[in-house]
Amino acid sequence: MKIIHCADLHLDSPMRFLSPDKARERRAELLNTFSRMIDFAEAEGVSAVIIAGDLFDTKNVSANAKKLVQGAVAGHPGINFYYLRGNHDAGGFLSDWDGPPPNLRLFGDGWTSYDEGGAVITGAEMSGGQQRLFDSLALDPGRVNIVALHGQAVEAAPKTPEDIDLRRLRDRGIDYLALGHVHSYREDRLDGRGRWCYPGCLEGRGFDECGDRGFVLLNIENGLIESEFIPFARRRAEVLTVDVTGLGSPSEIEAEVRRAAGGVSGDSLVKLVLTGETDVECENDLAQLEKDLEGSFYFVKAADETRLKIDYGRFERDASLKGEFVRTVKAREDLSAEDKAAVIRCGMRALAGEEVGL
Ligand SMILES: [Mn+2]
Repeated sequence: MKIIHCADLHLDSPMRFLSPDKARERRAELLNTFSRMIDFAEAEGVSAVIIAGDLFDTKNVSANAKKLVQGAVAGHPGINFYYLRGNHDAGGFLSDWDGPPPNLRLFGDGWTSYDEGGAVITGAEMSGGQQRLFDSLALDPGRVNIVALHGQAVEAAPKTPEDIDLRRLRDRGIDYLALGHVHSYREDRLDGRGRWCYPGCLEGRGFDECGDRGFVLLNIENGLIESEFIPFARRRAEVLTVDVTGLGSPSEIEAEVRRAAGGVSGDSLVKLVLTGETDVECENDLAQLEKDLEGSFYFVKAADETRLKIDYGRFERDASLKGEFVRTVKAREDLSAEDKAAVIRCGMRALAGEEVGL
């Protein structure tokens, strides 16, 4: 028997860092990835899909997303959908659903168990009373037990309503703890019998969700669960840190960035972080760099974390206005070294006839 464990899909995420057109496109891609996952489930003979919370991003679900999810559930009567509402869902998409189909299985404040044949799926929507909730968990140790929860796994007494104290779930007969809430794939041992797992989100929606994204496929045979992470996202988000120390011109910086981005697919969303030391006379025009790389990736943004380096010795005997300016700034006692460098870079651009926006 095969089961998909997914979570934190956050359908309808606004993704405001993108242009309105691209954000709309990404939202459509996110919905499409959900549909592809259900197609995969169908093709692979998956009998249940566990959605361990945060299916939607907000309470206000778009008509589009609602229709798509309702259609996926109603259109696959052979697959049971176990939907645990997370801290971002309010189940809004259920309210106007005229009789949700029987293959949509929900959970409540206390434990609810469903017999899937090869496994029992038990879940609860946490609302703060974890102590009582965890005390009342009663599983049949003779069955394969999957327990679904949405919250933060911790090894301590819960401090927030979202904390799941793993210590209290040990030796309770759990084979697989299907979690949601943490947006990256993580899996580890729970106790001698079971393990816990966060599948992470289905698509990286920003630069805090980089790398592979997808879901977990469980294969249950003869009372044993095997799990496998399936990368499934349409696009990846990547943060590339590029050391530009010693590079003297925007074209050298661009060449170095392109070299560093060699293995990154053109479909990706890329954040460049420039680091190292740059000479004050090297223009570091992020807007231009973003523009030059625009066609090479789906989305590019650049951040400058370089430190400015000034070779004061070079300007000591420089009779030009530039030299005079550098010496004047250097002599100022009310400026830090970093501020001096920033003032000098700015002044040099002004002297070179550039417009300086402050
Ligand atoms: Mn989430």
